[in-house]
Amino acid sequence: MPPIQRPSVCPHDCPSVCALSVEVGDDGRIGRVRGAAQPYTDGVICAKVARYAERVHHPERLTQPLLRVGNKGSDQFTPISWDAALDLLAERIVSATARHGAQSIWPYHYAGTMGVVQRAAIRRLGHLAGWSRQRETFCVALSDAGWLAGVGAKRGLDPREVMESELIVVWGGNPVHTQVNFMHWLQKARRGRDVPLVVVDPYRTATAAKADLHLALRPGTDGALACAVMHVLLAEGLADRDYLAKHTDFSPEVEAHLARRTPAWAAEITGLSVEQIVQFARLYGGARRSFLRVGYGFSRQRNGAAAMHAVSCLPAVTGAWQWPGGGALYSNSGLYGLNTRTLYGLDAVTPDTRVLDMGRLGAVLAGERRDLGDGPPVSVLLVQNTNPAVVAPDSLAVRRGLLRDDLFVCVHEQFMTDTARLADLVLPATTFLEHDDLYQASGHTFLQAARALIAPLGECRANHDFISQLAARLGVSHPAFQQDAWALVDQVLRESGQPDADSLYAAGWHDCTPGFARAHFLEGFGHADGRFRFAPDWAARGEGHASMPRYPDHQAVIDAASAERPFRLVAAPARHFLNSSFTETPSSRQLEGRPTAQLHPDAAARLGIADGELIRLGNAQASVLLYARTVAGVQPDTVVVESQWPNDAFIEGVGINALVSAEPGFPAAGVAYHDTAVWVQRVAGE
Ligand SMILES: Nc1nc2c(c(=O)[nH]1)N[C@H]1C(S)=C(S)[C@@H](COP(=O)(O)OP(=O)(O)OC[C@H]3O[C@@H](n4cnc5c(=O)[nH]c(N)nc54)[C@H](O)[C@@H]3O)O[C@H]1N2
Ligand SMILES: Nc1nc2c(c(=O)[nH]1)N[C@H]1C(S)=C(S)[C@@H](COP(=O)(O)OP(=O)(O)OC[C@H]3O[C@@H](n4cnc5c(=O)[nH]c(N)nc54)[C@H](O)[C@@H]3O)O[C@H]1N2
Ligand SMILES: [Mo]
Repeated sequence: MPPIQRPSVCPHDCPSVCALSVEVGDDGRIGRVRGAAQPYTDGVICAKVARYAERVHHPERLTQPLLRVGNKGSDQFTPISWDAALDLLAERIVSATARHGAQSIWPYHYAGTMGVVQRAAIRRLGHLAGWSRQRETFCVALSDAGWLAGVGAKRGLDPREVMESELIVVWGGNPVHTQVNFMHWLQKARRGRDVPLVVVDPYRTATAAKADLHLALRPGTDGALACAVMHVLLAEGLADRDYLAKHTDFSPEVEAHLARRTPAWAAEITGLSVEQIVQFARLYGGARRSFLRVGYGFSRQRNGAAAMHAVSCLPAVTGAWQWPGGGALYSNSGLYGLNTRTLYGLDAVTPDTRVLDMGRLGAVLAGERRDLGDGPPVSVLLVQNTNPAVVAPDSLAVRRGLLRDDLFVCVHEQFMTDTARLADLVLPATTFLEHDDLYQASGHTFLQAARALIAPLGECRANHDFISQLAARLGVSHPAFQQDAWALVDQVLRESGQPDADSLYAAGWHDCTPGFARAHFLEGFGHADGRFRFAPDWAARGEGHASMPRYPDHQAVIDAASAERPFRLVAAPARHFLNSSFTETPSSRQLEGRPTAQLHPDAAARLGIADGELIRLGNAQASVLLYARTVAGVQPDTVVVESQWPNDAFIEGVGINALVSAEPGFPAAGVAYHDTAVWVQRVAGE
């Protein structure tokens, strides 16, 4: 029998959250995965998910619980039963709680699956049991703070509107790698029409290579570029003064502030020429229907929130928001309005339970008081849905912490990741094809649900099931733990005023697009007075940030290049990996090749480095050995490493995040993955 096509939804942490059509054979294996006809996915998905069979049926999938038998980190494990594993974990949690209190348990979780129900269980159990809470700082802490400061709501244009745009600007994102569907729409919009594309990115990404204008600025200087663009718009009559008066808090003070931010001033900071800045400003000011697709990249700088705010001011200056295809899209995740009360067990949250910063894992495990407050050390770390030994900053500190003798580490995973390898107990997890869930998306407007299409591999258990069973062992009860995942999907949908689970599944998707006026904030931005904020109330979010769109020249928030460390490192996502997922998939590994640092040819020549040679990047934290590749289209003092390779893919077993500091950004904490000053050396004779 030919395989049948079944609907599903990609669960990975990507704005596109694609609707899928999956071939399922009667042998219980999946075949090819294709994009479904959902209006945004439009039949297009990335290559790595098309080959998902390789990942689900991978011979190295974890299929049974494993207990460490050798020394910590020695990678020696023996199979045990689920019952024994749950007993052991519960026993460790109970004894740590008795000795140090419930806050000595840290449920460490992130976004391996973005499914709402499978993500929520661990958080709910933590709230009910009084464990330490977690501040989620890997991804959007700084960008959210910057966007919300001006716009006030986490939503924006429907990406399909790009079809009506006259100009497209991709700022700090690389959609060819990180959300291929936006690229699909962008190219569709440009087919047969003269729609210029501008890309603002420190290196010539695959997206920048398609641009009419690529602004390869120095990392972390976007605030300066945005201010200078506004300067030109205001000075050359390209601002929409009526719009500014009606929809924003624009004032003579803001105008005076921007009058000092000239293109010459910004050229000095950004490394761009005055001509490039003016050219971009005129292009932007000349188009009414300008679509600004704001990525996450430029906010992974310590000044990222200020930069995001400054960039988000542009469509308010030109009034682009008024026109179809005009305005900006950062994220639409605020559209769905899901009621998270049941999901997260919010009724059980005690406000004085401490909140640990996930980006500070190494420091927390080392017992730093700055992180722990006067609370107990962490004694049990329950890791689910994330691979911090690779993805977290200061990864050598993370490794040291995970290896602490008096720490019990349990990891629930699909693969033996670098983190799992350092654990005491490893539990096998299902993939999205083996469990049910509900999905919202930051990059489009569709709510989607998916059901298991194949039986769980081996003894794999879904997050919701494992956590419900652990809750029972611990004597923690909540109605959500008594239900299966699909019943919970249904309950959440009903509590949120959305279609019920079966109807949603039967329809395939539900479009939550809010309509033109709301998507364009013509009914008001997300602040009480409905106005966009050029002068946000940062003080309400943290101390001492000046209330203006700016490049924050008033405080040293950037890991600046210096004589000892003359390069700035950008550790951007690789095309064929998704964070550290897919690094286990043979075809993705092969397509990515090996860990590589991209350098400007002049910089390489100055250091005597030839293409393909081994080089060392380093700073005060660590040094990393990898291969050099010379590329055009990058500032001579910028070096780019597409990540996130497992640590053991590097010759010395030390991955790129060993160089990234865990010092948070302002005002919301948040990891500055692309804000690292390094030295670069040729490795003679190696
Ligand atoms: N293939 C693939 N897809 C992914 C991911 C992946 O790892 N691989 N990760 C997923 C996740 S979790 C996320 S959050 C998204 C992230 O996707 P994006 O929104 O694309 O954000 P980043 O990947 O952080 O960075 C994107 C670009 O920002 C640039 N950049 C770095 N610093 C600066 C700066 O200071 N200014 C400017 N203007 N640009 C800068 C980088 O060079 C990079 O090209 O992608 C998701 N999709
Ligand atoms: N150098 C550098 N580092 C970065 C970034 C960068 O741009 N550069 N980006 C950062 C960003 S934006 C993010 S969001 C983080 C992402 O970091 P993570 O959220 O840790 O993402 P992944 O590395 O994909 O790890 C997710 C893990 O969850 C597992 N998993 C998937 N589905 C399930 C499931 O249903 N159940 C369980 N139990 N496990 C599952 C996968 O096998 C995988 O090992 O990385 C950050 N790290
Ligand atoms: Mo992310």
